[in-house]
Amino acid sequence: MTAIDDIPVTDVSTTTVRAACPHDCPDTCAMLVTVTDGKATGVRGDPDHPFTRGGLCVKVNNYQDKVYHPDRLLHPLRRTGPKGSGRFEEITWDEALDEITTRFRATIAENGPESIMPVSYLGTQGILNGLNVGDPFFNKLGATISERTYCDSGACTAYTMTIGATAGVDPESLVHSRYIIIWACNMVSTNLHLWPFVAEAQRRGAKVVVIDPMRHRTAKRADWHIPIRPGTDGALALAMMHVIINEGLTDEAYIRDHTVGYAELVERVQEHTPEWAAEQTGIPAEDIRTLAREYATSEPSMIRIGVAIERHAGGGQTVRSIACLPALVGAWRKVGGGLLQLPLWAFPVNWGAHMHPELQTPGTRVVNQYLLGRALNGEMELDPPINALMVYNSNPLVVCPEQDKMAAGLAREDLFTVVSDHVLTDTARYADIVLPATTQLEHHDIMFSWGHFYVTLNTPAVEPMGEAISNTELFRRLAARMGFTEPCFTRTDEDMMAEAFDWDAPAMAGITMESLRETGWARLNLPSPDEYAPHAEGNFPTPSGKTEFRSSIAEAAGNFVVPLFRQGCEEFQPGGVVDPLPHYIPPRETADSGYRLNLISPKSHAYVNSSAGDQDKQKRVQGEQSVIMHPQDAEERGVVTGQYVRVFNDRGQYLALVEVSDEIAPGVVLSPMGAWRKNAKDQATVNAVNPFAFADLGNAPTFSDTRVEVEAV
Ligand SMILES: Nc1nc2c(c(=O)[nH]1)N[C@H]1C(S)=C(S)[C@@H](COP(=O)(O)OP(=O)(O)OC[C@H]3O[C@@H](n4cnc5c(=O)[nH]c(N)nc54)[C@H](O)[C@@H]3O)O[C@H]1N2
Ligand SMILES: Nc1nc2c(c(=O)[nH]1)N[C@H]1C(S)=C(S)[C@@H](COP(=O)(O)OP(=O)(O)OC[C@H]3O[C@@H](n4cnc5c(=O)[nH]c(N)nc54)[C@H](O)[C@@H]3O)O[C@H]1N2
Ligand code: SF4
Ligand SMILES: [Mo]
Repeated sequence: MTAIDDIPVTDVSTTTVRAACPHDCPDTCAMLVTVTDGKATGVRGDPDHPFTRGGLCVKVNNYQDKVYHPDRLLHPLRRTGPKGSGRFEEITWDEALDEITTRFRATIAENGPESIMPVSYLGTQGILNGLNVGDPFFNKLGATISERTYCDSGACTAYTMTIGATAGVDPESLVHSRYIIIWACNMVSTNLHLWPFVAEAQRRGAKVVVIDPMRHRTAKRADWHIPIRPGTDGALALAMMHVIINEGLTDEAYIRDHTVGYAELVERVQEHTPEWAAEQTGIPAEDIRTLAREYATSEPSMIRIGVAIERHAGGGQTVRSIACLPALVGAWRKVGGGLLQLPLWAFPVNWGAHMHPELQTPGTRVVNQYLLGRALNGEMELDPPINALMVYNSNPLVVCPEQDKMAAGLAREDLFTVVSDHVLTDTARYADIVLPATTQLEHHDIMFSWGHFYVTLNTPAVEPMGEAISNTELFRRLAARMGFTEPCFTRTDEDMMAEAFDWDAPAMAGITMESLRETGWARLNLPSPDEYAPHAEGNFPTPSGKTEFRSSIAEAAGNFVVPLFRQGCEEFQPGGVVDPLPHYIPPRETADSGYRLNLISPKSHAYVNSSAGDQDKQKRVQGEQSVIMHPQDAEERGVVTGQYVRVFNDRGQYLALVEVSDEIAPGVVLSPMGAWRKNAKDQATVNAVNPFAFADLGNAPTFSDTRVEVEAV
């Protein structure tokens, strides 16, 4: 590996600082920042990092422009105009912190601490400044607990029920796969650095299959694109099992030694014939047979599921079925065979030290974040109602469903809202107090990854802009003002990094803070990707130690939310009786609603969720809020490429620029998420029409289970 000193410098005042891309993206790229005279002048991917391989993506390769963006928030602000108007005055940090704590104290005295709700997600994925940075503070305060199940909570629940919290296949092992199914994942846009490993496998003769309603960038590079109706993947997986079992394509020895519930599974899948699945999915029965046979007979075969697999009524059971497939055919036996979901579970993150769940008051109310619209507008009849909101690391007005309800809620005069961010986001425009946050180039952090096996250290490259502070510092200041004295509230960033991982865990052997300062990143202490077959001998971290076709967790407790998504408490839903065998739950919204088009809203190519949604370069690449529709559907509605249409249902509407394309399945329309309301034609974006409804497991969202109609305007 190149030592930092060997990287050529152009003049004496230029240095290179090792950093990490902060974004909520599986790739967690190792980033090198060029700093000239104290100013960051460029970022690039570390060429020595086996996963980053020298490249950053279109979302981040001008990250310095985010740091020096003319709209960067440099000082705390207080609202001077009506909510949403974006009119503010500059105030001092002292004034801002005084006002926040005075208002928090007042609402606690009057309505109790549950009248305060934090809203945060993954604006940064750093262990210090990310998901859990405010948890100790709000736990101590006794605030409403914010359940954060936007992303993969349903899939994680189903996955752990079936094969346990295992990291699964090393993404780098995909070069050894002979058959790769990329299922509900637009890898080239959302997991770009995994693609070279797939492409290498393809060069070595692997067949790459993409199952997706859209023939997107990734599907175009595949050997076979299978268009599917959104939310019907569970039917396809069950029918694949039907074929595999009935045609004798199973690995009998693997099933005998490393699974439970096989006999019941055999019985269960009998009704799920390819003909039945063809009706549900729109995929010809013969194609389903071919897929099942090829998958079962290519060794090793591999499935990469994207987060979008869970976003419909039956998202959980879909992942249950898919997670059964590798054991059925013994794919786990070989390097490059099995399932790839979230390698996150390989990292011994010391979650407790960041969440401090012991500071929670037992029985504290829990509100799921994507019910925020109805929580704020009174529809949930919360007692006490939410009177104070603190948003950091998130832009709920763009990423939450029921956008109009949220906007109405945020406009409430009696709601006190604090937002910490880099720029004045759609949400921040509604704040009473806005706080300036540092970017990744201005603060310390340390990263896990949900897409590879490397720990990455982020060293600040430049001084904070203006009066911006890190999230860690923000909560230190707030805790001090509130008089909280627990040691966790005075930890320095250095202390927090020392607590980031269980450094004594086997996976961390050979990795220390000192070594990371030297190298910037390190591979977890796991076998090499050329040798690693984690479940060749079973050893699944489930209660039985086996792949559980019949889930003992479902039998015992039903639905639950994985602790990561709810601040440390594993919450079983009483009475939530879940069938312990995988089964099919069709999409909830149907054409019977009168809305005939199935809307999906996956990720934008150039934004990371709503981040970068207001940056010039990214806006140029992404264009405005669009909707892609099939020629047949467009013709029926008299719509052509380049015109604006109204996309609507009972929940709301937005205007979008149409792109007519046969790349989308008929009956499906696609609007990428992430565009800001402020930049949209009608001040509304795709989440104006999405439902708040949960999927079957893990309280997952149902963004792909939405019906709309489209009309020319
Ligand atoms: N460019 C970019 N990259 C990102 C992000 C971003 O916003 N932009 N966000 C990051 C985050 S937070 C996440 S969670 C990941 C997510 O990344 P992915 O897992 O790739 O998820 P999506 O892009 O939402 O959707 C992937 C594909 O699923 C398809 N799809 C939607 N519904 C269904 C369905 O029911 N069945 C099937 N088979 N396919 C369906 C969509 O057409 C889309 O092509 O990306 C990360 N990376
Ligand atoms: N329709 C639809 N909706 C979706 C999805 C979808 O596929 N379709 N995907 C869902 C998924 S998978 C996800 S993960 C969520 C994402 O939801 P969010 O995590 O809320 O994503 P962002 O919109 O990017 O908001 C992150 C905000 O944090 C800010 N930020 C970044 N770093 C810092 C920092 O250090 N400090 C502070 N204070 N702020 C910071 C950013 O500037 C940005 O405004 O969206 C969900 N919503
Ligand atoms: S957003 Fe993802 S792909 Fe892009 S630089 Fe960051 S980690 Fe890498
Ligand atoms: Mo996500």
